[in-house]
Amino acid sequence: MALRIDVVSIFPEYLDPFRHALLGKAIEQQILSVGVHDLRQWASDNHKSVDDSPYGGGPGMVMKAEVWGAALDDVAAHTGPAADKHLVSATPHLSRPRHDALQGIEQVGYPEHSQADERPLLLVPTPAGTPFTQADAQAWSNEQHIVFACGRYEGIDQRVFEDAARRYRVREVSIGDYVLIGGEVAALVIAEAVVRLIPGVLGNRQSHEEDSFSDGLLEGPSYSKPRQWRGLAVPEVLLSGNHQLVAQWRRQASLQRTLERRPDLLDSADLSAEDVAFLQTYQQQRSKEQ
Ligand code: 6GU
Repeated sequence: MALRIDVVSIFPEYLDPFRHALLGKAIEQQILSVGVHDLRQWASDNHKSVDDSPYGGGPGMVMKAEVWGAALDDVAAHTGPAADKHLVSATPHLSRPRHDALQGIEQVGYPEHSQADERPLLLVPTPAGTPFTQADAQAWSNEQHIVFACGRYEGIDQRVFEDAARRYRVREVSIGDYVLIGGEVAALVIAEAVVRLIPGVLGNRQSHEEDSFSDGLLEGPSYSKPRQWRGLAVPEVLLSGNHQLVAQWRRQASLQRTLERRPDLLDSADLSAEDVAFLQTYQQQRSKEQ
């Protein structure tokens, strides 16, 4: 069961990275299919205008309801200018079958989303949205049809999303507390986070089970050969061959990094009594040193 992603934007060429690397490979393996649509195809006036001045005044322009409404109708139904559009991979790879890729991978969706609701998911990237998280990426990797509505300027007429809720499940999402010029790059960010979690896209399933955020903690540092490089040594324990000690060191490095960089994550992380004890000792040491 492949994922279909449609993206509507006034800068379709901005979405070209979809054709490269992992996303391109997923397209080639037919795990993913992508349609990128130029919003102006749905503009009806002679100037192909897609925006107008805001009611109530103020700076900037608002993207027009009529244009977006027509575009989202067609994209949901695969009709009109949205019919039969497919990006092809920029770099054809040999599609090697992976016997291990699909084994033992659990499908996790949102429990509140019943199987009967077949409306596609409409994602609207906006700094005013709810924060996009790894849990969203995990849930959305089980979707069949995701549509991104990429706005520019000061946003899209809000009635577009009220109306779209009749044919889509609508989510306005933000990728962080900063402002981008438009939603295109955010759509790429979200798509990449989602697609890499589809079984068969990443080679090694452990490699995403151990990701930062998968267990609510940041991932610690990693090292490879040579043992010594520019006077810097690899931590001795990693060369010991003692798997239990290595696992303990990695856990502690992960706890330590999370405490230093993202202490907010520790409130909701799943910590053992041993983890809590380690963090206490580490914090005491740190406060003595200061
Ligand atoms: Cl999702 N879109 C835009 N336009 N700006 C953003 C964003 C999204 N997330 C943070 N800033």
